[in-house]
Amino acid sequence: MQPTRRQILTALSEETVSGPDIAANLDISRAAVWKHIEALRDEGFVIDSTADGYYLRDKPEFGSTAIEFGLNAPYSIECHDTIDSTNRRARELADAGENNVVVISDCQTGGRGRLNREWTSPPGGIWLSLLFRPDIPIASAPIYTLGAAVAICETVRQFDIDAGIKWPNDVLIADKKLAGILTEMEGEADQVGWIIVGIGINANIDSDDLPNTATSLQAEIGTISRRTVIQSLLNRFNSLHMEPSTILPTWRNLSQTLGKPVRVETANETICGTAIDIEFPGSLRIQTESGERVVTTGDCEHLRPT
Ligand code: BT5
Repeated sequence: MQPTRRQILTALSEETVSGPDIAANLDISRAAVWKHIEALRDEGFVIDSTADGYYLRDKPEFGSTAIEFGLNAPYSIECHDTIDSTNRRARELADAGENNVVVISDCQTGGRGRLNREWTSPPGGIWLSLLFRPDIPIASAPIYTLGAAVAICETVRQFDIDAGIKWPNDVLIADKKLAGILTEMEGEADQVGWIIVGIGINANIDSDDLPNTATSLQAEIGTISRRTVIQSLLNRFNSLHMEPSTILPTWRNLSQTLGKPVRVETANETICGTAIDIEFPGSLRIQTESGERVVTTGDCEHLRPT
């Protein structure tokens, strides 16, 4: 966000300020102040004009300026009404050398899950992709999928929703899928070039518009402010990124998979047993009848206890 616009927003959110005072404090013309105010109103900010000056009464629940303002993480936001896939766009930005960018869209026409599965992305969702360049070997990258699951789960729990994590990349409410994560990366063995963590959260969406295995925040608690959810999610993800050693213990606490009988389909085989632990960077330890197995990736199904 432009620094002047951020300064104006900060001033207006604290108290009523007159146009001339803003102009004097920021050393810009009164016409420039008016232009910024109009631009902010066009983006959905509700700015009252009173005899004493301007006051910020409300912020839009979506949009790049609204999300960046109040964000406590070093990400810039690129917001779209509609796009094919935010992961695809983030990859374009990665190829152009960008870093710490979050691509967000209200709707996706070609949203993707793992293995190129379709990801239903109607308007009202939180469809976002975070591009960053951590200083880690490529084999450690799955820790960020776990970190994203923790950030999603902790964020929605603030709304008193009993969400839990299903290994490796789902956030569930009861046994319905609220959110999924698609992590993509590029780099050399000993150094990640970039990582894109794609996050889909069914936010303000009627469950009739989703697969019947899915649920949404709207179905659980009613319409929410996506701005609040996204800011909290990105702030949380950023703190986990700063302290990756906290990810596994928190993941264990939020997991719905550990302790359960599971069936995991990998590319080559099906493994059945009890999920007993998670280990760095994101592998599931399963106790099977023939001994312990460690699985790095796959589709996991929770089975009913026999
Ligand atoms: C995932 O794949 O769960 C990863 C989803 C990542 C989506 C985000 S949205 C922003 C970013 N841009 C993208 O293009 N993608 C990312 P997977 O574990 O393969 O699960 C896919 C399966 O979930 C599908 O085969 C459906 O059964 C189910 N599904 C599809 N859409 C869903 C939805 N909106 N909510 C819940 N389940 C869904």
